[in-house]
Amino acid sequence: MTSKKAGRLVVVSNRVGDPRKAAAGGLAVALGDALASSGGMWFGWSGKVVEGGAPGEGELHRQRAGAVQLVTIDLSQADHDTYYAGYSNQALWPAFHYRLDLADFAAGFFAGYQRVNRLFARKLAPLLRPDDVIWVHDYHLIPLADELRALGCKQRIGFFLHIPLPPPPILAAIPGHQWLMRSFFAYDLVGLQAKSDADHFARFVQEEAGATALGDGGFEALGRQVVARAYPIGIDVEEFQRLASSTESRQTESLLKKQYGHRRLLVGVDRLDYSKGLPQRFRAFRELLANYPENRDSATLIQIASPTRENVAAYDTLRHELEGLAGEINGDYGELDWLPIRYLHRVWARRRLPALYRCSHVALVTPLRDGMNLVAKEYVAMQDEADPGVLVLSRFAGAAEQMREALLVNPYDIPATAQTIQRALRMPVEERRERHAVLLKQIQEHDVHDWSRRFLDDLSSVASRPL
Ligand code: ADQ
Repeated sequence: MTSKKAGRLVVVSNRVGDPRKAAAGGLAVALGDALASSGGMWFGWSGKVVEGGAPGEGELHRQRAGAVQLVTIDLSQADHDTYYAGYSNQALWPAFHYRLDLADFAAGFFAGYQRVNRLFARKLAPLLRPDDVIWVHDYHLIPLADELRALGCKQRIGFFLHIPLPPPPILAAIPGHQWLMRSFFAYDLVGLQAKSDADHFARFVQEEAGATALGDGGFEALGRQVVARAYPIGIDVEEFQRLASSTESRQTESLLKKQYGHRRLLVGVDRLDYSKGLPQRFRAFRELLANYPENRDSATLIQIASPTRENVAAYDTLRHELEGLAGEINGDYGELDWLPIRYLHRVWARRRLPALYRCSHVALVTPLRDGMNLVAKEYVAMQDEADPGVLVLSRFAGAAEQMREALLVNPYDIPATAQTIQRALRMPVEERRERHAVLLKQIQEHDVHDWSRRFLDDLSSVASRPL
């Protein structure tokens, strides 16, 4: 870590990962570096739900992971249902992904959200040292700094939003949205994924709170100052390339080559979420088979969709829709020895992802809305530079701002997406190499370590604002 920060780093997020375990993913690995070098602490929910537990209370657990202290807290069933399943995932998640139609703003959800943020602040505050630097992650914990400030915490506090920030009219539709403003202004630095998100932030605070723009992402309102800028998250390119040499990855690669060596493979890897545009992707693939018959008996889409938030009704509906679509397409086009779609509704081991990416001629990363989308970057990292595959990327993923050499699509436009997939499948090797080289350079230069360094450097250098 080359950051100028002086104090210990304290990371707060809904879930806590053991940074030493590769399975924890790139973010845990990246934050792990920053945490370990400062002897830091990671604070969050333990993942345990206590049936019959008192709302607003929870037992604290402490654990060491090398140089890093992991501190986690249990949640009562009522807090889990309102704060996590409720307000975070049925109000903020859909609203921030432009899906007000799916948002449920039940009053009890918001009360639980506030209660848990207050609980986190109450448990965390006594553990803090005066020179700590606190980095809060994601939409579950937007009001945390405000709660910490109310308890007298004067440390530097930064916030990073992993999901998109929608434009002001959508934010303003959130009942009682004024809390958002107070919450953002309790931070010293607010990080967003894309420039478009930072633009939405600027417009929102100016239009809704009459904030004054101070330049360079700085704003003043409510007697406070905050800086808000885009910090597009990256992946750990080297860690991912290392995963490719694992036994599991190599075994998966030889299995895929044996099974699909004579086919054209397309891959999609997502959580089963309505923001990921999966039905639209399946329909575009069907259109590809209908309009470009040369792909029949050849093009095969492997779609991994890991189960997520299964107790929320919208996810159940989506699952049924996808199962229906996959069945229809396989029924209409499949042959005895060829199924167009391999739809796997399960978690795919991280170690086996590189093989899947490497064996696929085309990756379909076509969310309707996504903060960034790391699958797009992982796919590029795993390609053979001499014979790389092609990334078909939604223009509505945050990644599209950086990855202009991908084939950008509007996922709502199914015929145009099908046409672009056809172009990807037919792209000459010279063009594939040229596009891939630019994309690879981009993701190598802006990896997850660069992201956390830039954020923490800025957090330690933005002007301290009056409380
Ligand atoms: P997610 O919505 O989870 O994350 P994404 O960035 O695509 O989306 O994936 C995060 C990680 O999960 C990647 O490392 C990916 O490989 C892994 N993953 C996804 N689906 C998987 C599956 N089926 N099996 C195994 N692994 C899978 C949120 C935001 C994104 C943002 C990230 C990081 O929604 O926009 O990019 O946070 O900030």
